[in-house]
Amino acid sequence: MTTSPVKPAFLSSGEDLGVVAVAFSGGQGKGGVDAGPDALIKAGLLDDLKEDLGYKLHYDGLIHSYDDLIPSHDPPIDNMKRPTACSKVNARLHEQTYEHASQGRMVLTLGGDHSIAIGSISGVARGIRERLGKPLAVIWVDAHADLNTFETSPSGNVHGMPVAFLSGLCKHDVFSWLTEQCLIPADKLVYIGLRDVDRGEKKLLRDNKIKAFSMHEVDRYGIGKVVDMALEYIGDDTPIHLSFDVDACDPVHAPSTGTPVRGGLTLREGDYICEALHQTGKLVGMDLVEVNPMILAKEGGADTWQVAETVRTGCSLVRCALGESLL
Ligand SMILES: [Mn+2]
Repeated sequence: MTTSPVKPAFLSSGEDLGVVAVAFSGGQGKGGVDAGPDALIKAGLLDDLKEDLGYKLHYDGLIHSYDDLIPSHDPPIDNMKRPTACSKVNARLHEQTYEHASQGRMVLTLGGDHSIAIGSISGVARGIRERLGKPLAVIWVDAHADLNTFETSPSGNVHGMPVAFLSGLCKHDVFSWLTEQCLIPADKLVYIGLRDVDRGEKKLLRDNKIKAFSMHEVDRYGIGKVVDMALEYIGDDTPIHLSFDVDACDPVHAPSTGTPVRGGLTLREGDYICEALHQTGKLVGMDLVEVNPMILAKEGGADTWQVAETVRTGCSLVRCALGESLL
């Protein structure tokens, strides 16, 4: 039995939790984000979920680096860097999250860079479609929109493109395994926390009328109202996946990440989003990504307070989404 009184609307039981740890950094150029899951687990995250929150974990005990899938030579295709690694790792991860979701479990994916959401979310979406005949909604909490297509991306890094592929706004043979069942309808997608959006992404957001609450809306309405509006927009009868990029939080709370942006969510605002989504009973999946314990290594090793603080923030967000409450 979990400690949470919330009854899940779209899961077989409230206590079965599928966990996939993904040590992948190929969606961007900086080393170290592949060490994120290990840092989160070493900080006691999975023990907390099991012992404090009462989950029954379905976890293979592995931190997957998918070495067998990563080619030694992986030249860019149409501006996408490391396309083969990104596609193959995500296709494998898709099968892993699909397996959990099709059994009616909540699915937690620990990254890794945000490109892994292509696999994690598509697997959950397919599992939900098959089991319930419903689309999956996604709440994407991030400083960035990650909505570039391979044509609009300034960097060519796939971690800036997952939403474009997942929403079907962008298609490419590299990700030909993403079938219709895997996709998130654009009107079931909501952003919270945006503050660094590329020009091409702004156009995609506008042209496709994608719902986005930037930090401006968080300032204006407060996080409580923003989450209420996000949930109202998604509608009552839809399972929700939370994709949380730790860089949504202000660098004060999550400095050890690849692309920090000032002016972000406070720790409490981040935790609040997770708590409030848990309370809906509609959460069926979560990603926690972009914790990079090595990013500040130059400035004093991997054991700086910045790393510890970022890991602590990541653990707190996950626990809140899985039912930890203040009272
Ligand atoms: Mn992101």
